[in-house]
Amino acid sequence: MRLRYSPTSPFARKVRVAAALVGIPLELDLADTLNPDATLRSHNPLGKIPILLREGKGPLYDSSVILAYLDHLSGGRLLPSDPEAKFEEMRLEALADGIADAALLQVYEVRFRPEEHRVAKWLDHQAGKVAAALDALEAAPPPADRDPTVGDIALACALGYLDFRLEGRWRADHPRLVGWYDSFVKRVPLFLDSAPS
Ligand SMILES: N[C@@H](CCC(=O)N[C@@H](CS)C(=O)NCC(=O)O)C(=O)O
Repeated sequence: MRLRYSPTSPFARKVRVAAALVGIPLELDLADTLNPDATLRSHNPLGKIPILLREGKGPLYDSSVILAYLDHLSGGRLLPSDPEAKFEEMRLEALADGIADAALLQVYEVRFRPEEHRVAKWLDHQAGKVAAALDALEAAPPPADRDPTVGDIALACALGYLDFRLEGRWRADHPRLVGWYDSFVKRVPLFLDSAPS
């Protein structure tokens, strides 16, 4: 299977980490999300990555759908089978993806708008979402002693993205979450193979 991706995307990283964890090889195929003529839009009209291209079957996106597919292929190694536990993992994944989304919107605001047109209120609005989500996770971090789930993978990728793009400022006020992240890196050493650079 082929993954349309970029090396800095936290969402593509989720897929790379999950696939590596369950031993599913992926061919990586760099995508240019800014090129309107690129083949990307024929796979996903939204022009977003990651997209999973499968032999003889339709493309899959977004990252949470791809992780659910990898869970299916691996015989359920990424999501619990108990429905309540499963929805709890999916909620954690949504919260972590929301952190990455809000961080990405801050990055785009700075990248695509000249400084004099940047909207501080919008940047603060997105930063507030990241802060609130981090505070909620600091109050109740996920268990650190279990096989990694889709929620764990998404959270590690979101925190890695904050390190990469927002200078790791989250670390100062979230010691329990830092501990959780460190334990994730120990549990899943292959996580570092996909670190953005
Ligand atoms: N909810 C999506 C988010 C994907 C996303 O925002 N990807 C970014 C790269 S990190 C992208 O493709 N941006 C290009 C665009 O928005 O046009 C997922 O989980 O896959």
